[in-house]
Amino acid sequence: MRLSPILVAASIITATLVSAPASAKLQASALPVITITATAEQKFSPNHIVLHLKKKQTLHFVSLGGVHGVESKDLGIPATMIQPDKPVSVSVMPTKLGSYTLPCTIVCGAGHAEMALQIDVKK
Ligand SMILES: [Cu+2]
Repeated sequence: MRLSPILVAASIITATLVSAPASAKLQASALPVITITATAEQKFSPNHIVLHLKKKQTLHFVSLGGVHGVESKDLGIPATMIQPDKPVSVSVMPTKLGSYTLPCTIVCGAGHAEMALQIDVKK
């Protein structure tokens, strides 16, 4: 996946503002943080990301409206609530190649049934 330098910089700045010391340490050697926004229209933006096998990566979730959630047992992402004004970061290190669909886990509105984040794990 190609990220614009501006997006990457914004992601890093956002993550730095909320990061705990442990995640700050992680970032030093990790890939750029990927920020995923849950919109007020019940969509993840972006709704499709790529992670790399056995590479630790931080996903930073933000809600612009409503309460949403993600979880993936396959990817080791714990049940995570995404609330307005409470950005949350999750560290993930995929161990299996594949394509994973993470439906929103919290009933959030009219678009909830279609709200999903797709994560492709590549080499
Ligand atoms: Cu939902």
